Amino acid sequence: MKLEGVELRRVALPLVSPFRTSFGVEQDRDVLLVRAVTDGAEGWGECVAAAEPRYSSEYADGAADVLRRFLVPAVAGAGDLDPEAPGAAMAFVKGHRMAKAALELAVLDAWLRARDEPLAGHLGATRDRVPAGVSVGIMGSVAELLDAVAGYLGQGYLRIKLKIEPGWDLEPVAAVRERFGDEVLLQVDANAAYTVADAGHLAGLDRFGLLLIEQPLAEDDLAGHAELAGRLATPVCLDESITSAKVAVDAVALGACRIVNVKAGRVGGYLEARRLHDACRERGVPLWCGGMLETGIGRAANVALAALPGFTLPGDTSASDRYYRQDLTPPFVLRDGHLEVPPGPGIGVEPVPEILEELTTSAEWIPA
Ligand code: NPG
Repeated sequence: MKLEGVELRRVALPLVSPFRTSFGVEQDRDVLLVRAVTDGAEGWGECVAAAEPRYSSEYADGAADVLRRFLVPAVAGAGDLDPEAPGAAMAFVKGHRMAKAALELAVLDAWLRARDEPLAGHLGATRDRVPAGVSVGIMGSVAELLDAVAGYLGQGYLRIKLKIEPGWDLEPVAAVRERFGDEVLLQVDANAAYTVADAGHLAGLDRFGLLLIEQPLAEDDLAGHAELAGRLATPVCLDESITSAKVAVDAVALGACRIVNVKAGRVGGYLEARRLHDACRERGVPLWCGGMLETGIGRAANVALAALPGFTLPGDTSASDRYYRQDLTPPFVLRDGHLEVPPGPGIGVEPVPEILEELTTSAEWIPA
């Protein structure tokens, strides 16, 4: 299979409500989509880099630039493509994992469609639906938060994740526990907002029986996470710090985390995410699938990944209507607290042409 060209397409989707984290507020998602056209079939990928480099160093315009100038030409020059070929061809470029992941997925989707094979099966999925959790942003008041959580629990979400930051941590968690009880699967995510000096304060979360605390400290602070983990009963989970399967294995060995959030974009692609899965599963490390406010394109691939057997905790794989009034693809719907893994070939979904046109802000064709 040969690459004939790649389309980089930007789409803008308003979020149903602003999503606030310790690193900023998202009102709209400015998404970079990658469409790979090959002599066999076409495939789609979604780049999870946000418009601004607040969560990580990558951002959408930077991803488009590195794709245009380096990654697409490298994959186009690789000749006959199989699933591993794009990763090998792009390896000379340092970093830019989210951009690489998007192009790798688009090519993989095309390759799988040409073979009539679903992504989930290719990755080694063992389930046809995945349990859905929901990530709840920082709110203006505890009352507002309780209303939001009540709404999500009412819809059937099986796990709640609360975003926290200094000044919004013990009180909202206590309020959610008090109102909804100890049975609710509950976890928190700090997005690197604390330092080791906050260990005593964060130990105050131990009394709430949380599943985990996610990324309390800076991305590059594995030693700090190991120290903190020794001072908390709540298991530490890492997100931003985990940039590859090797880093995940090292982080666990160092005692920096006991649980790993898997995001294919953050580790450079779904194939590296599968390697991470295999290594962690072998070591008995629980995994769950993170989310980056994906449209149906990225969500489809995430749901396929989350159906692998090592994903033993519910992920940030919510239904389309948690994010968007109008998704790019037919919407993912919550059924009995689960999302169905698309059964079709490749990622199993495609953008609805009229919706895609309506939401597109720019498109650029890069011939191979
Ligand atoms: O459900 O897709 C989702 C959002 C889950 O909280 C979530 N994502 O820090 O993991 C995160 C956060 C995020 C969102 C990060 C957007 C980066 C961009």
